[in-house]
Amino acid sequence: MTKTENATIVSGKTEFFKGIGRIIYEGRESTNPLAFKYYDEARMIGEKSMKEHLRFAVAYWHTFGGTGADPFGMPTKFFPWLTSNDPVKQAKDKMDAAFEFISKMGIPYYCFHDFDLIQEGDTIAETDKRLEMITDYALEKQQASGIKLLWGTSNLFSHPRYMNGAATNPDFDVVVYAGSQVKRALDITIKLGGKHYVFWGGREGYMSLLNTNMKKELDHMASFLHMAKDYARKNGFNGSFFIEPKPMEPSKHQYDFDAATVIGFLREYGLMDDFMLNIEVNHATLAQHTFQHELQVAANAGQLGSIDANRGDYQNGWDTDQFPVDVYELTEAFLVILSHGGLIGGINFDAKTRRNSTDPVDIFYAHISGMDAFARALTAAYNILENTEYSRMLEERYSSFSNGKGKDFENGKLTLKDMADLARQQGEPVQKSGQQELYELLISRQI
Ligand code: XLS
Ligand code: NI
Ligand code: NI
Repeated sequence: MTKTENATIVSGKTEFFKGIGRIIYEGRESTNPLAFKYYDEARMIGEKSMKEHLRFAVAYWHTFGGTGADPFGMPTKFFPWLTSNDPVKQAKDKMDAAFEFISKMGIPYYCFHDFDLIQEGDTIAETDKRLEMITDYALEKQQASGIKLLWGTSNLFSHPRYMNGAATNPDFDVVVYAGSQVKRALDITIKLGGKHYVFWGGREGYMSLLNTNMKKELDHMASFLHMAKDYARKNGFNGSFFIEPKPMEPSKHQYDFDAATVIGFLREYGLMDDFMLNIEVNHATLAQHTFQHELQVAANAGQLGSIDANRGDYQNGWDTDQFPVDVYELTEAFLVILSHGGLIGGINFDAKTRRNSTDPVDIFYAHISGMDAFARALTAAYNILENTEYSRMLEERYSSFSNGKGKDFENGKLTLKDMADLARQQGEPVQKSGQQELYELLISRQI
């Protein structure tokens, strides 16, 4: 990395990640931890480059705002871009650090909540002013770096006013406030050319049914989403809206429990055309599902949108948001994704380094490791689909429905009486192995 190359990356006054240049692909044999071994952005996997298949995004909140504070302890990460007490200066420093990091990583996208960009002001007017200023700054940075906004969203869960929910709050005054916030978040997403917009219902749910009218709250959530969608469409937004399911935390019962629940909700309230799903790995596991199960449920309904990449912990039952490392699990996920034509959105690292990973360089290791894991999974899944018996085996397993009476059954042409007659003619079915281990072997061989 020469001085001039770095100068184009470090657009702010300060270089926050000193001594680290552009992270490049060095191949499998490299021992440099600050290099990609598998993620080779230009490499073609079928018709598309790795970069295009994966469309990685950095999550502004965890990566630049996460301080390591937890319910038991104070912040552990004293990042230089968070030190100013002036909210405007702090927001600009944070953005300089963000664009420096994202550029050095060669990641094409980022994602934010409104108040990741800058602290909320004391009045709506002050907040408007702050967000106007910082998004002007973001626009300059985006244009200079080529980095794009994958999606924007609104933080409707941190402020005390939302303790009983935002769109599902029992008090109309709070719902109104949430509406004004989403309008502004949509405005800035559109201003920054955001491809999509996410709704994660942080406190859209309840703690106790005793004080909750669930039906009313769900109706309100639907009206709210319709309003948001109508407003955005009228103002030229043509991306997708994504709902991000999560079963619990912070509410005990979250309305967007899992993919199946969300799809049922979207269908019931006529939102299927505009809303798709943003599936997060750790949320899937909290709902007692695998990640690939949730992807498949979304794909079945034609609603497979985007991914929040992370992983949970096998022993702890909460949203630990660790960086993904499990190539086997990700390969299973990519079998689903590739079989359904890829993602509309991309892969946002909704993940944080551990509380005791306190060096700025740890953020690099985390993303490099996650991107390499995804690159391996993409390649393995592609090879499994293209160069192994996998697809044929799966098709073969259902071949008894391809013609004859099986086909008639699929087409709804048989009655239950027909089934009884057929069973009598055929007798006991011949036993057929499910061959799970053979399928597993196809994956182990590719990774
Ligand atoms: C929290 C969610 C959140 C959303 C964006 O668990 O994952 O980070 O992705 O609001
Ligand atoms: Ni998320
Ligand atoms: Ni999460």
